[in-house]
Amino acid sequence: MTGTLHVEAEPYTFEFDPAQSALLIIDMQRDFLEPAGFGEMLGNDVSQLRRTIEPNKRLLKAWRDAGLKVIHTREGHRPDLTDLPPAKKIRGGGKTTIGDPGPMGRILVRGEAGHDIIPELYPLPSEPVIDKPGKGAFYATDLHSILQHLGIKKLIVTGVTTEVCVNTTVREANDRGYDCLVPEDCVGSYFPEFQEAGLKMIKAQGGIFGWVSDSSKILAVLQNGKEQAS
Ligand code: C5J
Repeated sequence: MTGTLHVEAEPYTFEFDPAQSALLIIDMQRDFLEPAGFGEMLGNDVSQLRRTIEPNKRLLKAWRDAGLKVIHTREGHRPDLTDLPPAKKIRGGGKTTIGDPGPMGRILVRGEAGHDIIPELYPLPSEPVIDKPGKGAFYATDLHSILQHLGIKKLIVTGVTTEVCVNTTVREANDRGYDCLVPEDCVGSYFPEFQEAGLKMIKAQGGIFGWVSDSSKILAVLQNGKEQAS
């Protein structure tokens, strides 16, 4: 699929060439989304995140069917925790913190069941998975190099959580010269008020960090692009 596609978005139309765009799915990990995971153990309502699974599935399928680039991220740390800042380890003062045994293995440790991506959105072997120690997907990772090598200029950013890892990544991407579109039904927060504010912050002031739309609008332009190409 080639040529510029136009998605209805806020604060104005988002234009992208699919060949120079990637779907970046942030931290759709079992510990954040699954009942009985670490997120729920902390008292969070995982249904607020689980509502994003179906829209993400539909967008991922359409994106894959169109032969476009998909990149996944996971937040987590080395098993020896040498990349875990001491400040992050003790943040929150909880009894159980990163690296401790949790409901699905050691919490946010690479290789543990809870750290992995939910089966519904599991990466294909051809799709890069970025293991990130921070909230932003660019900090201490090779994401920027990968995007540069692939000639990617625009990102469709989905995943969890809206106000933390999605927002941080969109800001990091914006500072590196990428345009980001965030479909609001494909991003989730445990807190409805942060969902709303997190999206408002992205599109405020003429799109200070990016654009906000809905996956149905992206699916419609992908379908149109397919029909025009055939
Ligand atoms: C993410 C978090 N993925 N909220 N992490 O947003 O700690």
